[in-house]
Amino acid sequence: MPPLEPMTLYDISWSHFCEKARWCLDFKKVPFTIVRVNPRTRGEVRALGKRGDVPVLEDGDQVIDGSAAIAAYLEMRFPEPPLLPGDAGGRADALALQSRCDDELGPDTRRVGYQVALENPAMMTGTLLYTRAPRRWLNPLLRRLIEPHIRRKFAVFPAEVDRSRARLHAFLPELQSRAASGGFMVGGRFTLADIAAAALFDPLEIVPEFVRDRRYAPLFEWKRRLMREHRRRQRTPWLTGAPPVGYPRL
Ligand SMILES: N[C@@H](CCC(=O)N[C@@H](CS)C(=O)NCC(=O)O)C(=O)O
Repeated sequence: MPPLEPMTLYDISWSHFCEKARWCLDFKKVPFTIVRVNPRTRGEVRALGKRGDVPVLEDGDQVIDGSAAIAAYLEMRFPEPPLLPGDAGGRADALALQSRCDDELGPDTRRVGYQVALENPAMMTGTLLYTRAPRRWLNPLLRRLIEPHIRRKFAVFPAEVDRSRARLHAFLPELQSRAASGGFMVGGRFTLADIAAAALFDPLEIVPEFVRDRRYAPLFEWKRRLMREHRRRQRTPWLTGAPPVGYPRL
């Protein structure tokens, strides 16, 4: 049964966890409206009685917190088209892969991505920093306020960044070999596992150590093709055109 009122997604446009939730909603062809959350205060989400993390989905009097819970809710409410494989083994595999992507891949790509963005602040114009004058004049001040907050919130510190890099180098070959066997993460068709892997991998587009490593070219190719086919917006890899000031050239 279609919802009476469109659902509402509380969202930060550049958040890869939000992209995972948006992709699930679009895949189910569920109409929804977006509330853009102020990333500095997250007041819109706190007003719902939540901690402030996004994505959060509101459906009538139901408030669903986190991308995995949102995917499970949508699967229950709108079984067709299915996000999960039909067989129990495939379902367990897809859900287990989603958990690893949520718990490790997502936080790790965000950490190494923010490390690059904080070193190349031009990458944050249009997201955390302002694009146009006169607000743009506030950017140097804003940067000084935002940087310690981001570093603390997402543990963007040298030892943690190194651990994330090592975990990624251990995990990406597995994702790549899954993609190579049949074009999907689990079984022979598109599932939630593909949405989780592709959406949460996307921040590596801006990380030279990964996006410029030839070993991972097939995995980037897989992700870009899938996102193109599903008309998803992807991050710019800065492999062509003018890179932001200070960003290392090829
Ligand atoms: N496991 C959660 C993770 C959500 C999460 O970490 N969200 C981040 C954005 S990527 C957030 O809300 N950050 C709040 C902020 O940046 O202030 C999920 O799957 O939704």
